[in-house]
Amino acid sequence: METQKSKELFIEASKYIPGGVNSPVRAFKSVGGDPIFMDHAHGTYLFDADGNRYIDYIASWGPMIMGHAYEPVIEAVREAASRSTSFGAPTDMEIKLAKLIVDAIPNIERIRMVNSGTEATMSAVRLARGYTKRDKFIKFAGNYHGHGDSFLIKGGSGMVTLGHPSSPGVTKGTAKDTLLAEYNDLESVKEVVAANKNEIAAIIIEPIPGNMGCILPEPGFLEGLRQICNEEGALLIFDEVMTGFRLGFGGAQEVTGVQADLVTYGKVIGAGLPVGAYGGRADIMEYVAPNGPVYQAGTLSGNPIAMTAGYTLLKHLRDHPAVYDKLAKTCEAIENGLHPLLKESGLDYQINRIGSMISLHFSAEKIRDFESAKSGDNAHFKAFFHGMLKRGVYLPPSAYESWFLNAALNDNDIKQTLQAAKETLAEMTA
Ligand code: HOZ
Repeated sequence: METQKSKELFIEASKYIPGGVNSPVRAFKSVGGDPIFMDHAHGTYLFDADGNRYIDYIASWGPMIMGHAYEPVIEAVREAASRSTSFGAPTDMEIKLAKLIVDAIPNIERIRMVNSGTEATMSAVRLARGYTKRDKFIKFAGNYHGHGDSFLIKGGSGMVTLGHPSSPGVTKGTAKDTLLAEYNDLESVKEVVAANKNEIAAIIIEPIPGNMGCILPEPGFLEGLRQICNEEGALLIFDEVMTGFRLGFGGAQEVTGVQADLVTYGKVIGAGLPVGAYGGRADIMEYVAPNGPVYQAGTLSGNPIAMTAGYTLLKHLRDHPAVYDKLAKTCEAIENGLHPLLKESGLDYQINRIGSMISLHFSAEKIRDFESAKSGDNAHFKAFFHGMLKRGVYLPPSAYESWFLNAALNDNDIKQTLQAAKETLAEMTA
C-alpha cells in the first residue's frame, strides 16, 4: 500500500504542529511508523491522502455510530451553517438537544453543554467539589478523563501509550487532591475512603473503560461504588464520553443498571463535532453559574452547528433502537471470527467486548484493570496493527484503546477484516 502523501504531510505537519499531530495517540508512537493522513470518509470507509481505503474501527473514537458523513447529519449541518456558525447567544437547538437527553436519561434533570469531554469532566469535578464543599476526589488507574490537570495521574489512553501515565506540569498541590484506586477492586476504594473520611467530593470513573482497551466491570463493583458514595456523601460521576449513547441509548448506566449523580458526555452528542456535556440531578446542577456559585462558561458552548449535528444523530438513535442490536451482533461476529484465528496462531490473547466496543490484548492474563492491561505484548500488537493497516483495516494505533464499530459495517467488511486478521496472524507466526 502506497502512503507517500501521508509521509510527506507528516513531515510538513511536524514543522508547525508539535509531533505533527493535534492529539498524541494519532502519532502512532506505540506502534511505530508514520500516521496516515485522512482525506475523507463515507459510511464505514476512511480514504487517506494517497487514495487508500480502510475499514474504520475507530469511528472518530466513538461518535460515528451511523458511519461517516451520515446524510441526515450532513444535511442538517449544511442548513445550520447557512444561518451562522456561532452566535454567542442562546438558540432553540440547545433546548432541543438538552430536552432529548433529559427526557431519555432518568437521572439527568439538567444538562450543561461544553466543547469537549475534557471540559465536561473538569467541570463535573469542580461542581462536585463546590456542591459537597470538599476538595479530594477518587479516580481509577488507567481511566482517562481528558487532559484536565487533576486527571493526569496514572491515566490511560495516550498517556500510557506514550509511557508517561502521569504528566509533568501538574503541580504537587493539584495532584495531592487526586486519590487513586484500582478498577474492579472495591477494597482499594474502601481503603482510600477510610484514610480520607469526610474529605471526598466525588468518585469519577469510566464505568466501562475504553482507555486501557475495553474493560468490563465485575459484578458488584459499580454497585459497590454507588453504595460507598451514598454512605460517604460523595458524588458518583460516570464519565460516559465513550459509552454514552453508544452502548445503548442510555449508555453504561442503562447497561449496568447503576445510576450516577453526575454524568459526562463527549463527542457522541455532537455527532463528531466538538461537544461535551455534564448533567445530573437538578439540585446539583443548579449549583452551576449563573444560578449557582460554581463558575463555568464558554462562547462556543452550545454551538448551533454542533447542537444541530448532535440532535440529528441522537434523535435517530432514540427512534431506531434496533441500531444497537445490529452493532452488538456485528461486534459479536467479529469476536467469534477472531477466536479461531487467534487460537490457531498459538499466541496468548484476550478479547473483551461489550455492545459495539471490543479490544484485543496479546496477553495470557485476563484483562480486568490497569495492571493486567499492561501485561499485553506490545510487539505483537504492533505487528498486528500494521498487518491489518496494510490490508486496509484501520484499528486504534494502541492496545490501550477500544475499537469502536459503526452501523455501516456490512458482512463483506467483516469478512475482509477477518481475512486480514488471518493473513496478519500467519505473517506474525511464520
Ligand atoms: N485520547 C483519545 C482516545 N482515547 C484519542 C483522541 C484522538 O487522537 O483523536
